Amino acid sequence: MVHLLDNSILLKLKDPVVVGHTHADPDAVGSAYVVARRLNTIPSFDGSLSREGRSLIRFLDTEYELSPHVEGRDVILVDVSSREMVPSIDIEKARKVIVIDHHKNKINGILIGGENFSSSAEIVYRLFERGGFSPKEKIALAAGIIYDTFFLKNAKGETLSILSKLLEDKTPSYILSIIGKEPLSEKIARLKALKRGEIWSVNDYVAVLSHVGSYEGSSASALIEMGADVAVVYSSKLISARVGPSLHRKVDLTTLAPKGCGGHPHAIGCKNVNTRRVARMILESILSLLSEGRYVIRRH
Ligand SMILES: [Mn+2]
Repeated sequence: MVHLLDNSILLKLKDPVVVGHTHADPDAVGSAYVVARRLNTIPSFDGSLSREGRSLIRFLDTEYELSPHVEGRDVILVDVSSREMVPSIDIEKARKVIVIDHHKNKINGILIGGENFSSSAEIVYRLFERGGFSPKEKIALAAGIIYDTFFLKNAKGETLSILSKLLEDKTPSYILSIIGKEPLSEKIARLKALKRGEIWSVNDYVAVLSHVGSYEGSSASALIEMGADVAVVYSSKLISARVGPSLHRKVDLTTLAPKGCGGHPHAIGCKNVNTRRVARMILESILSLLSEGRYVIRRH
């Protein structure tokens, strides 16, 4: 696997297929859109676009292919880090596989980018910045960066300086107005998570355990935005556990994640588990870590 930041390999491809991951989010949509345009083709996504991804596509007013034929062709996977993220594509039958991605990558192919980048959109920006971008391409990449940095919270200075070139006279709120409309059911879930929250504290940190019918991840983020340092939210099928910025250097959730869970150091999700019981187990292990064996754990 080679890491490079050079578009010459892409420009040499003949009639490539540009594919974003399943349940494509704004980073996958925006990045694949720009790469496809540069290579004179249209991007491919499967039918399960995320809500934000679909909103961005609508704004970009772009066509996309639903189930591209990949046998014997060159395939560019965008924002894809594992085989499971492109379940409907026969990548084994492709001639060549090139991956543009910013995650720890598990795909056998040529990798462009790598973990140093905030988003695939930032990688695509660097690949094609010399040629300039159209207004829509700028919005596509800005949306990817804003979305993947958790609305700028995780954006480094370098990423912000790229974003300033993409936004020009526009604001992050403008981009959010394109991708960020929540459906009623999600707003209700977030508010119910708040209402039903069980509040714990230890060593000046606050942890909240709650449950919802769906939108566990969004609800956990809502609790963090409200001031919780730790949020664990479960439904009957899934669990989402997140820690806020105050704990980013202290807690790595992947080391606490029981079987059935996976994700990033600051956000994990679990399925195929007894959600109610496992959610409490996750909460307890975070609280005990934060108590450092000295501080008292209190329920409020
Ligand atoms: Mn991404």
